Amino acid sequence: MKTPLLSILAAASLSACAPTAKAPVATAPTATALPAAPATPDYRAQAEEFLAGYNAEYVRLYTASSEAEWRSNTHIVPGDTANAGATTRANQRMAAFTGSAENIRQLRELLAHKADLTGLQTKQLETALYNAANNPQTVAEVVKRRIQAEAAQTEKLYGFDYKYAGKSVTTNDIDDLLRKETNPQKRQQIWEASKAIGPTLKEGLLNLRDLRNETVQALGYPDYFTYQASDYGLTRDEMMALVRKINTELRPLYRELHTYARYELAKKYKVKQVPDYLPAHWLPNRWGQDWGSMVDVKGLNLDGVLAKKGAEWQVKQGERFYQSLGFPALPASFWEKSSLYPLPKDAGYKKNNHASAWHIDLNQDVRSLMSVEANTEWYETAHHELGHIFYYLSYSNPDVPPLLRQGANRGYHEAIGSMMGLAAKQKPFLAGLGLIEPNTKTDQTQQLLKEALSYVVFIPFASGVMSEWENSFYADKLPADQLNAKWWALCKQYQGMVPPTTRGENYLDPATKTHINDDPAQYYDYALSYVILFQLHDHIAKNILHQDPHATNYYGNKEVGNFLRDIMRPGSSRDWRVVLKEKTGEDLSARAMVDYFQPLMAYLKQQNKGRKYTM
Ligand code: X8Z
Ligand code: ZN
Repeated sequence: MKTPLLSILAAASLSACAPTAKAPVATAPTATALPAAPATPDYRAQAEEFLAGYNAEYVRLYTASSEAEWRSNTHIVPGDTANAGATTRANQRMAAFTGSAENIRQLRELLAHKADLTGLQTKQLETALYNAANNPQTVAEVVKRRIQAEAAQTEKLYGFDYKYAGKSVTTNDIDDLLRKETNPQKRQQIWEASKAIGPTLKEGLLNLRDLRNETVQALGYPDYFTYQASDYGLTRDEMMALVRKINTELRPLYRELHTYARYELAKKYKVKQVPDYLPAHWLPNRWGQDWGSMVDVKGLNLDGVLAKKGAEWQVKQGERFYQSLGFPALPASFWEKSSLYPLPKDAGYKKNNHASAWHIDLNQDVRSLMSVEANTEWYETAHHELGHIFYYLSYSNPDVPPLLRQGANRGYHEAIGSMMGLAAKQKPFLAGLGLIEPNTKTDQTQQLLKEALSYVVFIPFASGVMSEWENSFYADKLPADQLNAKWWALCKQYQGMVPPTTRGENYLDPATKTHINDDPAQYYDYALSYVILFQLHDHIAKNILHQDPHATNYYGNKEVGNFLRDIMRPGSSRDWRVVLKEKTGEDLSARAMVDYFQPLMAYLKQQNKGRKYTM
C-alpha cells in the first residue's frame, strides 16, 4: 500500500497508551473564596491549538508531497531530473515540518502532561512524534540524503528495462509467462530475466539502509526495523516472535503443500527425479509467494470469465461489490486521476509497475496506481486496492483528525481489500453475479487447495523470508557480502525453495521485490493482514451471514458493510487490539486461518502418501 511518501511520513504510533479514554477534567474551583492560586496552564486548550495548526500544515505539505510522488511514480523517464527534483523538494519540506526541533519540543512538552489531555489529543501527538522520528531535523543532512536516495532508487526500480529473449518485457509479461510456460529451460530464462534488476539496486539499497537507520536513531530508536515495529506498539523482538508464531502455526499445512507441489510440478515438467527443494523457476510467481495458478478448478474458470469481461470491468465490478455493502460510489476524480491500466508500448515513459493506493489530500482525492489486465491475479489486486481506497474514504470524516487518518494498524489496511478479494472468488458470490452457472458441480477440495496455494503459501514468504531478511538487514547490519546468501538460506529454510543455479553476491535477489526498496522493514504487515482477514471473514461468515466460510456471498449485505465500516471509520484513533477483540471476540491469532484450511489436511496427507517429505 505504501507509497514512497508514506514511508517518509511513516505511520501512526499505536503504542500501548489508552487512546480513547477521556482524561479527567481539571477539578472545578470550589465555591469558598480562596486566595487566588497561580493559574495552572490549560494543557488541553494548548494541545487543541497546537494540533489545529499542526494538522492544517500537515495536510497542506502532505498533499504537495503526494502530488509530486504521484507524478514521479506515474511518469518515469530515466535521466529526467525534473520529477525527482520536485519530489525531493516537496518531501524535504514535509520532513522539515514533521521533524522540526520546535515541533518535537512542543510535542514532548504536551505529552509530558498526558493526564490533562484527551485520548484523541494524546494519540495525535504520539503520531506526530512517531512521524518526527523518521525526519528529525537534528540530523537534517541525513534526512535530506535519504530523501534524495529514495527518489533515485524509485527511478531505478521502475525505470528498469526487463529483457527476455532479446525483447523488452513488462513485469506483467513476466508474470504471465511464469504462470503459463511449461518448458523448464525457458522458465529458467524468464525467472532469470526477472532477477536481472537486482544488481542495479545494490548500492542504493545499502546506502538507504544506513540512512534509514541513522535517521530514526536520532530520536532514540536503535534501528529502522524497530522503528517500524513500534507502530504496532511492539518491540522488534515481540514482532519477530509474533511472525515466527504465525509461521509455526501454518507450517504443518505448508509442509503438505510443499510436498504436493514438488511431486506435481515434477510430473508437469516431466522431471523423473523429484527434487528435495522446489526450484524457484518452477513456481508460477517471481518469488514463489503465491502458487494459486497451479490449480484449475473445473467449472470455476475465473480466468476465462475475466478474459471475456476485460480489465476495466474488473475495477468497476470491485466498486459495485463495495457499493453493494453500502459504501459510497467512488468520487469522479478517482476515475479521472487514477492510473489503472498498463501504459501503451509507445508511451515513451514508464510507471511504477506495482499496485498501490493513494490518499493524496487525506480527504476525498483518492487514486490508485495499477496495471490491471484481465486475469485472476489483477481481479484480486483490484479488490485489494479498492479496500485501501474505501478505508481512506471511511476515515476521512470530521471525527478523525488528519494525523489519525490511517488504518487501525498497517495490517488492517492490507486486510480489508484482501478479504474482499477472497470473498469475490468464492462460488456462491460468482454464481450470484451470474459469472458461473449456479448448477455447475465444482470440487470444493480443489477450490480449497487453490486458495491454500495462495494464502497459506504466502505466510513462509512474508513472515519468514521477507521479515527475517529485513530484520537481519536493518537491525543486525547484515554484511554487504552476505545479502544474497542470507536471502537464499531463508528461502530454503522457510519456503523450501532453491535457485536454479548458485546465486552469488553479484546478484541481489531480495531487491527484486519492490517493497525491499520502497516499503522497507514492514512486509510482516501482509502476513498479519492474512491472519486478520481470516479472523474477520470467519466472523462475517458465521455470525453475520450464517454461511460456511468456504462458500459465502457477501454481495448486497449491508450488515457486513456496517461491520467493516465500524472498523474502518475510526482510522487509527482507536487501539487496534481493542477493535479486534470488540469486533470478533478474539485477540490476534492464526486460529481462524488454520481452521479454514484444516479440511485440506486429510486430502493432502492422502495425496502425499508414500512421498518423501523434506521440510
Ligand atoms: O504489495 C501488495 C499490494 C500493495 S497495496 C498490492 N501486496 C503484497 C505483494 O504484492 O507482495 C498484496 C499482497 C502481498
Ligand atoms: Zn495493499
